Amino acid sequence: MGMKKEFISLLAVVAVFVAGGTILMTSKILPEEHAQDFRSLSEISLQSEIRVIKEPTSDDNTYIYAINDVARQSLDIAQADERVKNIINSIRGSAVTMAAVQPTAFVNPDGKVIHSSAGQVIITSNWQVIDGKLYSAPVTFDLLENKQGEAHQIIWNVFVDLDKRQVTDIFQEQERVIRETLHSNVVFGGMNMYMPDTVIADVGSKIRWSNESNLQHNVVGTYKTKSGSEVKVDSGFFDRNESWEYTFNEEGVFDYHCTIHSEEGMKGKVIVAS
Ligand SMILES: [Cu+2]
Repeated sequence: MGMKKEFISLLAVVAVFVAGGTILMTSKILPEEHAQDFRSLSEISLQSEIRVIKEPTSDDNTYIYAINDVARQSLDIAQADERVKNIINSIRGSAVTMAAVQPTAFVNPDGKVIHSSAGQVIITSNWQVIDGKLYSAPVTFDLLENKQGEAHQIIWNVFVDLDKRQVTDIFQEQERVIRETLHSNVVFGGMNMYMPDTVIADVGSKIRWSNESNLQHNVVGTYKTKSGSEVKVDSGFFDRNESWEYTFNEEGVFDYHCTIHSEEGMKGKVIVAS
């Protein structure tokens, strides 16, 4: 758990910058400009402590987190909104990620937390289809060989006014789809998704992550083995047409994500079985 927190903190810092850019493009105002008493970075410290609100379970594949306690308020406001409730109802059964990525909160030297009123929650629905059927229960790589895989993703950006405690705008992005012919021991990365997202591999398998998109991605996570070790794995970033390999020599589970696209649910799992 300690290790996981470390990864999430890194992701939080990245998410702050990604989301900050989004707000900047949308409103042309940096969230920091709303904050009172904002002077310079030398006088304040950035507060980005991830709050995990819900972990995925076998019954409900929903992951909810906030980058800090202020951003967490955005989640409560968003989840009370009728339009957001309709979105959540419409994506039930898919892998849902709700990430409260704004506002950034700062702590000034006297300990006072300052932030803007502009909150943002990113809701992402991810689902995969293999040979025309919804892929929800993981199977072995052997069963996926030469089958047609599709990974789908829809993202909603929900903007929240923390002072008025209401949703101000919801922007739905165009659905993203990647299609690939699947191969044994290959995970495709593209359009902020991994495919297959969850898969069973034999002990001793060397698995290759292949980047098919124009963006950089990485594979970061913890390989928990049957013998009780927790191996921290970090591929580093790799570009389009590059790949990265890792050999799994023991039964266990490898949960991983891409640190820059985690708020869009770019995550995966390899179950290593004999
Ligand atoms: Cu990525």
